[in-house]
Amino acid sequence: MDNIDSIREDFLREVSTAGNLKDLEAIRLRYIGAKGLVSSLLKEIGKLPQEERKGFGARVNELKNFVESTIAEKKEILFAKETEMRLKSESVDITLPGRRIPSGSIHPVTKTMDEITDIFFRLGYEIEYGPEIELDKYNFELLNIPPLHPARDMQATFYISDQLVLRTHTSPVQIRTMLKQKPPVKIISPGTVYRCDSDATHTPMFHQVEGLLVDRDISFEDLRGTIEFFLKAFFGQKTRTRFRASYFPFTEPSAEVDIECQMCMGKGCNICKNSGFLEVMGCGMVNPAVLRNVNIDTEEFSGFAFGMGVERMAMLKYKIPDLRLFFENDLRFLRQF
Ligand code: 2NL
Repeated sequence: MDNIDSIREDFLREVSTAGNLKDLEAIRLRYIGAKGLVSSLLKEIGKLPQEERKGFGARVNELKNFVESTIAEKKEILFAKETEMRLKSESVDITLPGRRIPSGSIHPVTKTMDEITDIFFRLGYEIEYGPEIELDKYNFELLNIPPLHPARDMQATFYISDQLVLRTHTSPVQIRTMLKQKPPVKIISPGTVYRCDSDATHTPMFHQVEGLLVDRDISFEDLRGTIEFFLKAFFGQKTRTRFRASYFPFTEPSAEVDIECQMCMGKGCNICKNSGFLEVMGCGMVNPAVLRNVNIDTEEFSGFAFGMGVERMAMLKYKIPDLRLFFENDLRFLRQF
């Protein structure tokens, strides 16, 4: 009888300290599980003398019922508490802003190439592309660059085989276009080019935009007006330009074009080596030998062509002091474009 009372007291104390459903289940098993304390008391009943059975049995059954109902009550309380905690910890604040996906930006070389191309596109030029692995014939031969010309030197050209090179300029795109299309030809060809050259101002891979116009009655003055229009559109309407006689095998006559130095506005500084001018592109009237190479009648047609380096144009327009910045992929630099 004393045992029953002490079991009840132990049970009550344990239930009151149970903090969660798992603890409560352990308590339930300890008291009314198959081998629990109360269950073993029930098994004792049969062993008692007849006269004690009734009284003892009634007390043990009463204890068993008490344990069952107490556990059931406590279970409800703990279940409610655990549900509330779970709801609180799993709740989502739908008013929080979402995580932003960082957006990229256009590389300054691409952006500059697009800007140059777009100015000519607005003047009615068609955009043409070609392969970066090119036939020697299209990269050199038909452009009037003879076999022993220094441009063909291993020092300047990446050779893939006797007949294949990584194109050293985008001129072969114009050659391919003239071979497949009769004049008028009016095209602009932006793209990646390669030269075996690497120092502070040269990278083995860089970008060019070239243009070509072949039609009847095309004169040097058409070239001069076109280049002037382009440079003002690209660098700003106040930009002054200057043509200097030069030489390219594929044009005759040839010229190099300077703009007033963008750093000192013509006053003279270390960027323009105190000349007040910076070279930005090369151009000329298409050499009749080149036109004949692509079966264009030089009695009927003439043309002009020009070419420029994109990295150089980007450096001058955006005042970028070092060529290497284009290829380091430093996000602090790239994000500015
Ligand atoms: C420069 C100079 C130039 C050309 C490219 C050309 C193409 C054909 C015929 C004649 Cl198919 N000319 N292209 C002409 C003059 C100059 O580029 O300094 N480029 C970075």
